[in-house]
Amino acid sequence: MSLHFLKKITINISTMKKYSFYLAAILGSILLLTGCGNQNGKASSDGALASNNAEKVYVAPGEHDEFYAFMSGGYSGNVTVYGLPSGRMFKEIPVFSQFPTNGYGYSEETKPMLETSFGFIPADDSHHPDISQTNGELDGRWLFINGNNTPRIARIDLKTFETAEIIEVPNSAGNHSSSYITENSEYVVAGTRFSVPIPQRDMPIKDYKGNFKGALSFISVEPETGRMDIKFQLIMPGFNYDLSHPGRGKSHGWFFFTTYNTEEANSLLEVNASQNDKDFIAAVNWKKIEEYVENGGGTMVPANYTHNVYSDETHSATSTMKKEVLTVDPTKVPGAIFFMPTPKSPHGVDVSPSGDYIIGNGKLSADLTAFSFDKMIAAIEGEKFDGEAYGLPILKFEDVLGGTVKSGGLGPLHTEFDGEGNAYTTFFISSEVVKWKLGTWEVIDRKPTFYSVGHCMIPGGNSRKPFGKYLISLNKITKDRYLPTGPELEHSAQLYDISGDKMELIYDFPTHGEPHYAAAIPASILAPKSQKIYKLAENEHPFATKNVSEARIVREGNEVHVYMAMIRSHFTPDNIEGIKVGDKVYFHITNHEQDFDVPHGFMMIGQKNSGLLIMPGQTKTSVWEPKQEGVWPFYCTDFCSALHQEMQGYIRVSPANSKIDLSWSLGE
Ligand code: K7E
Ligand code: CUA
Repeated sequence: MSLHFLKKITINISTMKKYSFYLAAILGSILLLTGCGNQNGKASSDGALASNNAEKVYVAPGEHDEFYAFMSGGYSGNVTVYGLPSGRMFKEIPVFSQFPTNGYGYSEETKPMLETSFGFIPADDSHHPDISQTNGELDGRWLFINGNNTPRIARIDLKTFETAEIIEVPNSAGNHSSSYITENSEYVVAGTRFSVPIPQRDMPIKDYKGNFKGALSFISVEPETGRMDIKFQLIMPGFNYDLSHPGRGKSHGWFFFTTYNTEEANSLLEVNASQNDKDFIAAVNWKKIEEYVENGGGTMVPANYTHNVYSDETHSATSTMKKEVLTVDPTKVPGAIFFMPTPKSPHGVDVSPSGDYIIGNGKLSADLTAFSFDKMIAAIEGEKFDGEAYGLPILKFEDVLGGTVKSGGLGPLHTEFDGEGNAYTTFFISSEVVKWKLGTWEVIDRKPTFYSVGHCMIPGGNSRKPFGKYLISLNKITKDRYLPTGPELEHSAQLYDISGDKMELIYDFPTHGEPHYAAAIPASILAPKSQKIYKLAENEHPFATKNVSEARIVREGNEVHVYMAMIRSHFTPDNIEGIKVGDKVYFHITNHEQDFDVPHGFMMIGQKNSGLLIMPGQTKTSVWEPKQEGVWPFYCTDFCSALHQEMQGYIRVSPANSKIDLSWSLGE
């Protein structure tokens, strides 16, 4: 099948690159020269910010922020939680990466969370958090985020702010067009960035074209529990699937994916994947495919992927290897998938709050393309196609075009919406956010970002009901924004007040890892539901010590299980004898506190995994393998009371052949 209508790109890529560099450099120096005092058109004597702007971000001591912002951690593999407008960081939520701060991925209970078909994976790259929705509005129950490298989707419980579930995505590679959620949280969608052989097999890379495929996975979310399951995988042509967004309102039932590399190049993509004047946005009618699979359509194929679930009752995760997945050949479901030609190497695809417009941002374009959902439906119903790609109909660009934003910027990436009929698009190359109007396509305002913005985010900006008060830009380059910290700098977020006609830059703050996308929600929705403790009485951990009288030590060969309790300010037991060199000692530690914010920590000398941080009512387990005889201390790592330094104990380790019996004590 040929993509006959596609024309050669006219811009010479390397020239464009150079131009971009110069432009960025020139813009950068202009901005440095003019300083940020002119952000509001005010005299530079106002300094960096007008004083009323300072007040806008000032959250007085003891006061709370208006929004929670969840930032993807990029190569940290985690999620960080910030307050807006203050920019204060509240928490790092470990998701795909081991986290020694609290023992996630090190404790016996949480190790299964990081199991995959590739084995135990200690890190990943997370890009796109999305908050669960009901009727197209944020409901604040769960946060989903993608593991980009070893394809996975995680669900974070927003009552506990802990990762509750991770499902691996088979047949996928570079899980980038993920994790976006439909308007009733029916599906969280995970699209592959790299096309690969499906099923994976040994074959020459040069035979990519026509043979590699791209899997778009629709993962169902159980409405009550949030439990994820791969409902079906669409096996698409071998393009790169970059980003995606759900239809909403009138376009609910559809999902939109950007593609690039419709050339199906497999080398030097910066040139070879930029040949076509247009790539595609794939419009997927998932309701139609859902119907097809519910009527028995699709092919169940063998696969290996893990499904890891954490239980708040047992305080433990289990990892299950799933063995098959339902695949759908899109050509078997006529009327479900259409390609909309989109200029030039599109990155983001974003859907307006009403669901009327689908915005395609071509990285090598200055203009933004807004597709009209109504026109798309009309073109489909009129069967007005412009050829096909691998049997999937291509719509005529002119038929589906809703409007073009002559942005004047360079390198558009992502668009968010304020709920007032305005859209905000980030431009990586020209380092700016451009505000424009849906429907009239006129540019209303533009403000520089410092520097090289990726995504921007408006609380609820990916829903039917955005809270259009603030926008943050998530910038790639930090340079001179803060004090230098050697060659490695944190990335930078900038906060804009968008409540008026013109955007006002009011604050910036460093962010951990590389935030790509972020998601924010009013604190009034989440804060009241935030869990304070785990109830000890409901602790079903098989190794819990729910009553201090149950504290004990059990030897099974060279495995020793220590059932330990902790409360301010001692461990029960605190002296243990009869451990031998070569033993494997499991400390199962239960925190008996039932007060908010009284964790205890645990570290043991020579422990090779990490410490533990144990929440009230929770049990966690750490393994220690003593290698040397002696008397070795352990202690609480969290300054929990005035007598925290007294919260300690000793373990006597005897030679492997010693006859000393196991014994333990407290207060003797
Ligand atoms: Cu544009 Cu991974 Cu969403 Cu980063 S992606 S910027
Ligand atoms: Cu418990 Cu310090």
